[in-house]
Amino acid sequence: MIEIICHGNHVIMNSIITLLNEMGIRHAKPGEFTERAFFNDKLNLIQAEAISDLICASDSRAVKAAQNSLSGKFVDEVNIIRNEILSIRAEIESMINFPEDDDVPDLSIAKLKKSLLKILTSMEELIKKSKDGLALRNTPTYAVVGKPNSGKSSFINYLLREDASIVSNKAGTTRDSITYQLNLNDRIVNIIDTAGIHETKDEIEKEGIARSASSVLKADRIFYLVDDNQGFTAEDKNLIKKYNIKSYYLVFNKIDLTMKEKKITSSFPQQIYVSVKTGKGMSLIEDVIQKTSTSDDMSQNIYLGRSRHIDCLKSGHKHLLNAKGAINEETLDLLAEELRLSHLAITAVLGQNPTEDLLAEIFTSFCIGK
Ligand SMILES: Nc1nc2c(ncn2[C@@H]2O[C@H](COP(=O)(O)OP(=O)(O)OP(=O)(O)O)[C@@H](O)[C@H]2O)c(=O)[nH]1
Ligand SMILES: [Mg+2]
Repeated sequence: MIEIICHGNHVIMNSIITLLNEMGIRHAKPGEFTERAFFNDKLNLIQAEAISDLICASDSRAVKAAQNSLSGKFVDEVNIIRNEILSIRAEIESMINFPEDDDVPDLSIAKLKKSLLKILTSMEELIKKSKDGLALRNTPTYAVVGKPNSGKSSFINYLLREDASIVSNKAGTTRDSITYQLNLNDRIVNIIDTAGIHETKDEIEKEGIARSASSVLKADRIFYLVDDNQGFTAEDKNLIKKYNIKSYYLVFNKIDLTMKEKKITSSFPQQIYVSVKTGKGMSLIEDVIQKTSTSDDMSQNIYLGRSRHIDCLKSGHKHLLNAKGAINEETLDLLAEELRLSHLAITAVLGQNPTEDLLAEIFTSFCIGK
């Protein structure tokens, strides 16, 4: 291995790279080192995926969850389930294939039911943990919407602690939807400033409002801003209905003008009283943003699941349920097939070959064909 240390000037770096290229040295392809580690059995598939998740993690909880996967905890749990299914499969397959053999135990329905129930419970827990992890993959998105001049851009600038959006007392200042990244105590969320929604004939404003509507669709949660000086009007009510605004907080801004106190209600929708101008009540907004994401304690035990893992686990669970329904001397074939499908789905999470597993288990635990 050689290491070249040079100044970061692009012209210098490029000329060194060109020289190296001429000598037959090339850039590593994306993920190539991880790919090699996988093919050389230094990492399993889940760990390889976790490296990519770690790189893309949007906050400290996602990092923790990716580490859980990388350290092999997730693989251990999948393996426990896989091994349990495997040993049941080995027993059933032996009964079917070697019915005369004395080494093969008789089918104990009660014992089998108990084992399957235990595996089903572990699988359900693992699916739940992976699903919680899946939610961590997505950066939560908030949209700030409301009538013109309610203070949406000021609200966002306050949270970002910078003059990101133009603010003015002219209605219709913001004409476009702009997404910003907000970092609150290592928690990254997207927040979208939108054009004030109302009835208008102005073509540019109309386009802006259409973009606000699509931001509403994109967002996980909405802050619907109302100028407290005007109060919540019939127009606001109509706009919330017209734009199908469902998961929202009603934020009453400008309480410095109405002389109200900051507060948050527990009703639905929750009402939050703030003044962006004085900053009063804005900590309530920050609390709300932090609370709606999963808690730190949770990420200690969850895995940065991928939909691939969840699909495989769910399919494994479904076939295991079918297997439980087929526990019967007469339907051994059906039981064996459902167990095979469940095993197949679980090993797919790990990217392994289930047939080799089964043969090894059958021939090591029973003395068949000696
Ligand atoms: N008194 C007072 N004025 C505020 C407060 N928040 C915002 N404003 C003022 O309200 C006016 C409109 O603010 P903006 O942030 O531009 O409002 P907006 O909702 O983004 O408006 P559009 O982009 O036109 O839809 C500006 O003059 C702000 O200074 C507040 O808490 N108190
Ligand atoms: Mg604005």
